[in-house]
Amino acid sequence: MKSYEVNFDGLVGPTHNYGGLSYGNVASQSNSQQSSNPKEAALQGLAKMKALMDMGFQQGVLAPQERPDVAALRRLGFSGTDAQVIERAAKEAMPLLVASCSASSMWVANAATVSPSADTADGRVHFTAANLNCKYHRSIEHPTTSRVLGAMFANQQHFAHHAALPAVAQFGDEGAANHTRFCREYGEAGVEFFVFGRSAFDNRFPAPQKYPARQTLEASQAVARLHGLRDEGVVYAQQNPDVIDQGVFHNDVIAVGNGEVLFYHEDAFLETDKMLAELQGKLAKVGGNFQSVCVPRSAVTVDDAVRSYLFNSQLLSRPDGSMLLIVPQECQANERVWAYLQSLTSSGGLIREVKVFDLKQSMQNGGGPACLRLRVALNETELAAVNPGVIMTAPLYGSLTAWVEKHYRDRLSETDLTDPQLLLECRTALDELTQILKLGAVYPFQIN
Ligand code: SUG
Repeated sequence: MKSYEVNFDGLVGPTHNYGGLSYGNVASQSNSQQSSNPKEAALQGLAKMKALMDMGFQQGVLAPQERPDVAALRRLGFSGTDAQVIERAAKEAMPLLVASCSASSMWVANAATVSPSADTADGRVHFTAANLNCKYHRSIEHPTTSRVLGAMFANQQHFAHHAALPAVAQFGDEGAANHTRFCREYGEAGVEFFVFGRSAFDNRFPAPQKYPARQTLEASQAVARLHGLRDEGVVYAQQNPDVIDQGVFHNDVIAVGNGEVLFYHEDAFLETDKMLAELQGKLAKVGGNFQSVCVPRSAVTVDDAVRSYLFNSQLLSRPDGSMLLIVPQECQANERVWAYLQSLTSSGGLIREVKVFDLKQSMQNGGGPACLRLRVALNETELAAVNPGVIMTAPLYGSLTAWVEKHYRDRLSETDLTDPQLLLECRTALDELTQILKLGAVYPFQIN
């Protein structure tokens, strides 16, 4: 049976703004308070989805969330009408209003961890929504994420959904941003690679000194258990704490894998040789031939990687078995990174082509091409069981573009977030979106 890697991209929400909310994420911190352009952000994301679809890849779309999250503000003690809640939060606790307005659900690599059916004990595709509890503005995403994923992958015969892990730092879980899967074919059993930043219960693992390590070993292990993965099909590795302290807040900022290939920076991991040997050995047991491409620090520094998002690229398999790398334009702007990419594609290796995309609006908050997509490996039968409303087609691209043009502002600054009209605009837009994507009622304003 045919199988595919389907990329579900997060649609940027109407409140996309630069709130400076993510300590440890260099771009988020350095662009704090700049005004944003939500319309441009959404159109840039849609252009990437359309381009991948046109290249013949399976592409889907994941809906944004209701923001400002008035219900979250109510849980923090703000009361009255929705407009009064916003007004009071603006007056008394602006940082909380900013957090409740974040469009951060666009980075759907953090929405969930997904295990394909070929890896799981019950033969279903498993999803665990990420609790994202390192940052308040992200910790409020998972209830709606679960509802949206449930509406997209609604068939219980093929899809199993798990609630987010307990909402404490010891089970900090950032979803697929710290998870990669290696396999020969997407429909065959593979090796799931979980990368953690620290251990919550075992102090033998070093932790970063400056910035938080968002993913714990214990969270990764819990996800592997929930999904029914075999020990032989799992490898755990620790991210190098020094690179977290240099702004590598997720592993997908310093490594990306696809098929049998891991593309990574020399400084990405601890105990790299042991990890590579384990990946090689376990993949061989399921018939795969593990390959790695290490980018040396002499060619690209960690700082170059963080600024250019070289590794936050999408590594895609083409029908002839070669691979294509989708990179943000910041890679082209960095001389060393661009020179490295030229040498990589001309070296005769598996990665033959690089395609550049303008994702500046998202990049300025630390979200590159890979952050914007959630990969779901599906066989033909499972793909047919996905809600067809969320699969990208030329007409859907047309409808979503028109929808963005109609509802989105082209400028948003911090003071605009205090405008209660923004909530109404967002709800009107999302109500229409759930009809376009055939999701049913998934947002708090639709179900309460
Ligand atoms: O969690 N930025 C996101 C970026 C997530 C990128 N995702 C992956 N690497 N997979 C984060 O730090 C910034 C929001 C702000 O500052 O307004 C933010 O949440």
